[in-house]
Amino acid sequence: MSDPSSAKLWIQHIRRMFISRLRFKRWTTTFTLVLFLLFVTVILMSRLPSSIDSGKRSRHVNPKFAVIEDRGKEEPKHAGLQGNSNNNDLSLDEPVIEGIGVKSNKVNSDDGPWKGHYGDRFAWYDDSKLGNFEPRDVKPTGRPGDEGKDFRIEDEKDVDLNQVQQLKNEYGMNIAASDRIPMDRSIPDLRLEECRSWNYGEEDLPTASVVIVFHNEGFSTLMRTVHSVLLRSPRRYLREVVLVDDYSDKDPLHSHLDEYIKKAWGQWRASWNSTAYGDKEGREGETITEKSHKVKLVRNQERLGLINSRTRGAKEAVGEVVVFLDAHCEVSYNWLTPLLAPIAKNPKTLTVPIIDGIDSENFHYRPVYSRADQHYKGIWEWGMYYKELEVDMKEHLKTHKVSEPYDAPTHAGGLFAVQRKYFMDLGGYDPGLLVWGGENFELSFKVWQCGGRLQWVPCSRVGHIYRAFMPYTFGSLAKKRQGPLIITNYKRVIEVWWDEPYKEYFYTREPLARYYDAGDIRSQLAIRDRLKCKSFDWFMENVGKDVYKHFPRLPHNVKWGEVRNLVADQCLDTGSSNPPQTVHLTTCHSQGGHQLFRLNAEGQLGVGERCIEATKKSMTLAYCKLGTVDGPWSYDAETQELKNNNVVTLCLEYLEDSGAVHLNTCTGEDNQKWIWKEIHPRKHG
Ligand SMILES: [Mn+2]
Repeated sequence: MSDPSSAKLWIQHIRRMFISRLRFKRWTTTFTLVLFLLFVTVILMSRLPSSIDSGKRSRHVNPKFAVIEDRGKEEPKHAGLQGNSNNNDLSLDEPVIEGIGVKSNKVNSDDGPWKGHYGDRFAWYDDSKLGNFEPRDVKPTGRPGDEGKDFRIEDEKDVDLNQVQQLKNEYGMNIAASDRIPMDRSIPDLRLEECRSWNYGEEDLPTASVVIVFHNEGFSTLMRTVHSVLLRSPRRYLREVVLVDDYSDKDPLHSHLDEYIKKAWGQWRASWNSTAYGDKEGREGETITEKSHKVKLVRNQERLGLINSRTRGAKEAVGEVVVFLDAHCEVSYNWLTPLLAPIAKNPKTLTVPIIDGIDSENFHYRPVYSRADQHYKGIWEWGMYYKELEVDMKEHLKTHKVSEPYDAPTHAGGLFAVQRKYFMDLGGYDPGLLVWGGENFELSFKVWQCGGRLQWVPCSRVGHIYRAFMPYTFGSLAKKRQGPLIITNYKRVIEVWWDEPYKEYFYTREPLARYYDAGDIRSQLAIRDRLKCKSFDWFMENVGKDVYKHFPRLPHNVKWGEVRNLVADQCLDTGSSNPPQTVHLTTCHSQGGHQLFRLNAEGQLGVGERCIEATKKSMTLAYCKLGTVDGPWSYDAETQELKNNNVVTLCLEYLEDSGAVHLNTCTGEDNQKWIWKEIHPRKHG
């Protein structure tokens, strides 16, 4: 190593070796890289087209099947259910694309405004600036009811309190107070902060007709509903407001209404050029003084009821989407576009806004739900009472921003948006449903089972006045059918859309319904058949699974009917359906209602949707523990004892002295004997 030349050679040798090695290495690297890129290209070619133009396709071609959101659970994929080709669910595609350093949103920037992880060309999230339809106007303050504050008319000076009360009795809400609140009052923006960062695809959104059915509605609350829609909907997408008068007989709803419409908005116009409507970007709503020519009034020549009036409204409408609203609402800021975007993406989607509450006494606008970041979804108990269930937010947040739309089995019914053509293809509402009740279920089951989906949209909020009571009757419509109207509507719905064993759960919970006349359902079954709708089993498995969390499958009744005490010769009666109530004995009336008891195979004793509890002091109507269908009760047909096996076995006893019903040690005496009798409503010819 002391020889400098040999050292030089050595160095040269090493260098050469290193270089050739490097060359070799570079060659293999290049080769690997080329192979890798080839591989990547193949993958990209096979995957990208479907994800990029998925939106377009689903807009122009009705997707054949509902897409059930893959939320990372091992839910069985059903034949015909496509995993991602029609889906916006980026989470399915992203890992592959991200792994090779190509962002999905950069691949083809001409295709649409893809701005990040959340969203697609119909709706995308970008918190660097205000969303493209966010209101930029100043919200008025200081007038009665502004900012959604309560307005206490009794504190005003020139008020005839008798008249105020009279109007309250007439309308079920404080119309005198409403009359003094400006039509364009401001309301609080109760949306999630995120909602202000959502953008909606301006070229893709459909036009909407807002359909409002009314019957003897308060004039100012009805008009404020219409004004709020015109003020807070982008004019380019609001095609019209269709008012359907369901045969009102109250004065102001006749010539006064005609005049008001003409004066406020001018004659409705059939011609439509969206760009001619104000702001060329179509973002802003109307001003309060503007004549938009967008309000159309149609009147029924006889009472049709809410359900059939809505169908009429949809037929009269000309917009691509119909949005149904109650006649006493105030829509919130940027409420419309979030409802339209999911429909633009998949025309078989029915979208539902989140409901805020407006006080019927003072019109205070406030949230119904205590937390904006906890979502709810509509479900039912087996007697078809509408219920809501908390959405599993952990699960939701795995794949969605908190403000994104989410699937729900059903909804409350009053407010929703649906593509008009799709609604009509589904046959609208079942025309055999009378007046009110069950139509929300009918449409929800129909949509889900026949290939569509139903989503609740957190960024769309609509205030709704919850009335103190319903100020009108069903009138002659109630006479059209035997049995209580609402329950017969329910029966119709479950007879069409449910299968066994689910139908049986309904009849278990509502035993009298078995005897009611649901009318002819053949045309509805034909729709189910024609549209090749899926089974109710499929629905429960894929959409309604969570229902069981609160309302498990019902064990059959071992006994049901009225329960008569042998000594008293009177029947158990809860007196009311609102717990807590002391159960007492009264004359047996064989009408069901508060005397219709049910004992199921697992020992739960119930009346309506409630449960019966008892102690040594009393027997009470209580809330059932959610998620349970069992209980401590049993009936011994031989001894006629109604037993409670909670800790020790006790018998239900009637105390002649006090008239009380309570538990006591079993004695075998007659005052502990109970006779069940099923009630069968008389059938009329
Ligand atoms: Mn209502």
